[in-house]
Amino acid sequence: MSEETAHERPYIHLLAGQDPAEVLCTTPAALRAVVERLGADAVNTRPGPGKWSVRELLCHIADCEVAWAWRLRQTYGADKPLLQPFDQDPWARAYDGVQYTTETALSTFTALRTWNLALIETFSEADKARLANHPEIGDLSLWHIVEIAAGHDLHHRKALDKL
Ligand code: NI
Repeated sequence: MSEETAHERPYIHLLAGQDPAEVLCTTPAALRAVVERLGADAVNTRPGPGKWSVRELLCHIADCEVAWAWRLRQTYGADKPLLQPFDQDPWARAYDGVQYTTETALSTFTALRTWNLALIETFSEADKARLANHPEIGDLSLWHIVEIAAGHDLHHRKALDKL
């Protein structure tokens, strides 16, 4: 896949033929395994100035799941809805909040992911082809949204596996 196509549909190239629903299904356990392997000290340590700790990254992944949850349902339920881009950095201002713990991020992500997979598993071929419009990316199908979410998982899982 060309760089240009990868840019138009970010992260999809990371799937390299894997079923996105299967990737989505395996990520909660993979993230929990990383947290258990690293331990609390490493999880809470920032690798450098301005870089997220693993805990903060898990908060980001949980926040993205909130966004995917809405985008999936928006596209499933309306004809070619307009998707709203979001910027991760303003949301990250909250990650110093005392309730933004590693465990809350993981459990929130896992619950939302379970609910999103419950929806995704019902998709017919016609559902998968439903269209949405992203102002920066262009037209996307419902299945592209699933693929982008799975590719985003892999993007972060690859980095975490190197820690
Ligand atoms: Ni991300």
